[in-house]
Amino acid sequence: MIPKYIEHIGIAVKNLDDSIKYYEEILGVKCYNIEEVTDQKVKTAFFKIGQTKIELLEPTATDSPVQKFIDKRGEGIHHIAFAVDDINKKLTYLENNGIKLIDKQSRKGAENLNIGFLHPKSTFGVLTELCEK
Ligand code: CMX
Repeated sequence: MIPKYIEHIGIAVKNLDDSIKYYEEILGVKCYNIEEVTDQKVKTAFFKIGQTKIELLEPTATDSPVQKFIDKRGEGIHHIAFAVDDINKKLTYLENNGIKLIDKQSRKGAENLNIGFLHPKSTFGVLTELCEK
C-alpha cells in the first residue's frame, strides 16, 4: 500500500475568509476552488502548492467533525491525505492489517474524489484520508 504522493493537508479554521486572506495576501498562493461538502458539514477552500493541495476547512454546523476538532484542540492541522489507486482494495488491506477504518468503503468527497478516512487512534494520532481520482 504505497501512497503515490500527499494529495492534500486539511487545516481546520474558524473563518474561511480570514484564512484565505492569509494564504493569498501573505503567502501569495491563489485559492482556486471553494466548495461546500454538505455530507461532511464543511466549507472548503483549496490552494495548490506543487502537487500537493492545502484544504482549509470551516465547519458549517455545530455537530461538524471539524467544529468538534476546533472546540477540543483549536485551529490547526486536521488531517493528511494520501493519493492512492484502487482505494477500496487499499481500505480492505488496511483493515486486514489491524487499522481501524472510519469508512469501510470509499465515498465522494470534495473535488469529486473518492475518499476514505482511517481512524487517528490507529494511525499514531493523525487523522488520515485516502483519495482516489
Ligand atoms: N486528528 C487527530 N485526532 C483526532 C482528530 C483529528 N482530526 N479528531 C478527533 N481526534 C481524536 C480526539 O482528540 C479523541 O481523542 P481522545 O479520546 O484521546 O480525546 C478521539 O480522536 C475521538 O475524538 P472525538 O472528539 O470524540 O470525536 P469523534 O469520535 O466524534 O470523531 C473522528 C473523531 C476522527 C472519528 C471524526 O472526526 C471523523 O469521522 N472524521 C472523518 C471525517 C472528517 O473529519 N470530515 C471532515 C473533513 C472532510 C473533508 O476533508 O472534506
